[in-house]
Amino acid sequence: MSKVALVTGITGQDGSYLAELLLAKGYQVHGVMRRSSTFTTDRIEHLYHDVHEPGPKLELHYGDVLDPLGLRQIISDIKPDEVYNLAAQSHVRTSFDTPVYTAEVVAIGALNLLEAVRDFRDATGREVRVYQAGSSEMFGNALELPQNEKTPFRPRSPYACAKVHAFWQAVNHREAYDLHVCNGILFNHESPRRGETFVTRKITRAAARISLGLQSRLFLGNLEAKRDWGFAGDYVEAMWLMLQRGVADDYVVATGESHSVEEFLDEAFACVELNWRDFVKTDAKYLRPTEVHELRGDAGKARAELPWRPEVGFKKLVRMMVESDLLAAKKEAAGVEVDKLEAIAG
Ligand code: NAP
Ligand code: G4F
Repeated sequence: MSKVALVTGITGQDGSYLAELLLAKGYQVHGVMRRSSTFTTDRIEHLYHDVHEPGPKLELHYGDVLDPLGLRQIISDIKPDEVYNLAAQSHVRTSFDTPVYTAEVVAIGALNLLEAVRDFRDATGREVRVYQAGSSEMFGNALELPQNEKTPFRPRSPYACAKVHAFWQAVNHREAYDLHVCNGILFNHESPRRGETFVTRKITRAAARISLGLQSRLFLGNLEAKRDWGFAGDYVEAMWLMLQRGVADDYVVATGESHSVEEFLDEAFACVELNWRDFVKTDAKYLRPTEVHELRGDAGKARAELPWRPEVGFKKLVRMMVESDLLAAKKEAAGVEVDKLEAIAG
């Protein structure tokens, strides 16, 4: 019998890599997706199988972590062995504009899911293991560098405060109800599937488009902030490894290296042989009321116990993202040419 996994946030960056990993391991994968007026399944389109063919499958269910009854129905229908809670309003800057909504999705959403799993486990006696997507943003204005599992949380945004809430709800479900819940404390992880408004993808997409004449400027906020950037494909493996251990625990997942936004710009624009200083302008609207200046993780515990280590380093990650955005920009440029021809013909 193949294992059954439920993934919330399956249409997001991590959800798509995690679904790939679980399907490759023979899992039956179920994803929760929100109803939207437009398609949101671009990142997982390649994972659909013909329902008539045998083998591991991906099934999608409409739902929302703010709808506890819907979550309970999905869980009782599919009877998962593992649940991965990746759903979130995950943009830190946006959380300052939508603090209550962010807290509802990130904190109460996680609690809704934990309670649904607990009730299912109690009603059926089936063990369900839960992964809760924690974030290095929880360290915020941290007093120590690098940060590890013992570093106190000092969150600096509505998003980070909500993640801290979800973290402790997960710990409390483990201690109070003996639920098998792991918190991953993941540092920034990126990929060609990263949302276009996070700084890395914003930069690699702009470098590619500028090099093809599709864009002339790039507006950014704080260029001095430093982050520990890894590859999302490596990080979802750590999520899975956490749930394979007999004992539930919390783990930092990071590369151990931090780079500034400026260094990311250097590397990305070097890939297209341009100098970013000729194109980048600052716009105060991308600054945060409270900034997290530097995050760098110590993943020693994950390395020793899971065991896990990242495969993709900083330079390889940046190049991978720029190359993917160059392909997309070339397609866009070709489309622009067709549009121009149609306009002339029309
Ligand atoms: P992402 O690309 O922004 O994906 C977020 C996912 O959550 C999307 O599928 C989104 O659906 C879904 N979602 C949002 N609100 C929801 C709701 N109310 N109910 C159900 N689903 C909802 O984020 P990501 O980068 O994959 O990150 C995955 C998780 O890890 C998030 O919890 C994030 O906070 C956390 N995290 C990320 C990083 C990182 O560097 N990437 C680091 C640490 C922690 P739509 O497609 O409909 O918007
Ligand atoms: O790419 P960012 O928006 O990522 P941030 O805030 O670190 O959050 C990401 O990583 C967290 C893990 O630590 C996740 F929990 C969270 O869900 C998300 O995935 O910003 C990175 C840095 C910040 O210091 C920001 O101020 O880049 C700086 N930055 C400078 N200009 C910018 C911009 N960030 C964005 N998004 N857009 C800019 O124009």
